[in-house]
Amino acid sequence: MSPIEQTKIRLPADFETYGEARRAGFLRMKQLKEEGARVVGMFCSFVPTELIYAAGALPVGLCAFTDEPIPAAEANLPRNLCPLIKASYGFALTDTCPYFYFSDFVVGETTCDGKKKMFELMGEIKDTYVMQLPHSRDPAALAFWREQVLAFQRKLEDFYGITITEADIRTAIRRKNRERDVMRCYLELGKLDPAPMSGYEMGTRIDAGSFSFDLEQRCDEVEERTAQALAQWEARKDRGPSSRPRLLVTGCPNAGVREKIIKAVEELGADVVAFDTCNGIREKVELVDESNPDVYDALARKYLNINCSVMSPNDSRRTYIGKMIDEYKVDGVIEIVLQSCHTYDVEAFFIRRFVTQEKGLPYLNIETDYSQADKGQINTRLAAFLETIDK
Ligand code: BJ8
Repeated sequence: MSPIEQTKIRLPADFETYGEARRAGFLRMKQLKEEGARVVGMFCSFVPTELIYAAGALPVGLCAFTDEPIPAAEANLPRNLCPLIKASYGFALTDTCPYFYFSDFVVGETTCDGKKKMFELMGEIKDTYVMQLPHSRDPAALAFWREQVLAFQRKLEDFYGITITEADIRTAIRRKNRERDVMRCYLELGKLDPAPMSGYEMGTRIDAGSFSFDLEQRCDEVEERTAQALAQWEARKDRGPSSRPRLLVTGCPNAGVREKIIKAVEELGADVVAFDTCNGIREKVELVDESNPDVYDALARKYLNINCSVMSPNDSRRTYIGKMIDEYKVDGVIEIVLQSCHTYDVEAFFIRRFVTQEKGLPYLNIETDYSQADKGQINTRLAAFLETIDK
């Protein structure tokens, strides 16, 4: 790609940055708590949120994406730990995250070693319930995980003094499946050429939506934006495909580094069109099977299939990336690895080999944290990467 064409990302008038949406959500959450809402704080994609909804509670994600609370966290945690873990714990320790404060209790799962050990420290600050996530997908692991799903239901019932019925769970499954469908349709806009919106907007809107707390309203808003973007695209599609390189972003959660990587590469002239990430399509591709007569088996199967690198082996991630590369007509892949994230860092060996050798595309691996110290260096690497793309 040459010469590099620098642009400013155009954003719709109603666009809220992640920070703005997070702050606006504080007031909504305070009001909901005053009205008696039940709130369960959670880490991360493997938690069967359907059970939280079935308990009449609101799930709120507690994975943190800013470096402000990290120095405080480093008083108790090692410095060479993933920034997401340190920031999440730092918020709890300094009592500076209203979502943690308003959570009745916290639920996490044994994903990576850093997170699961951090939960032991977090448990000294607030009731932290940990689901034991197996790291394989064989029948024994599935049976064990099904038991963990049931145990989490009992935790919710005991904590709130309620009974969760199968009908409650089935209703929650339908609501969450609708949300997955709506988000998937929105993310699949990236298959269109030219890209109907920036990857920066696409990812931000998904993450920011988690602070609206009304599941149906969130779905309606995303559906509306999808329809609007589609109509705008239809009106200008005769201009033909774009000459801008189309990129797939994979790896660790990227909300904490979105400005310095995703926004930066789009301002350098590329379009991020596909996300194999937790705020992308990873959790949305597979629905909970509504026809399964065993509701716990249905939940256990769905969540065990999430292709996070904490699973071993995790070949399905490569299969899915390959499919996305074809369907989204991707020209290059950027993998984001948060500092000290061993599972993504090691799995990057397979992703790089798959992308470069089997798909014949350029691949860039960026290891980073939430600081701004490497912003200039990342920008230089992104610009050099775009030069290697033949488009
Ligand atoms: S389902 S990707 S959100 S674990 S915390 S593994 S970055 S060292 S966040 Fe993740 Fe759940 Fe998987 Fe998604 Fe690495 Fe950091 Fe661990 Fe992390």
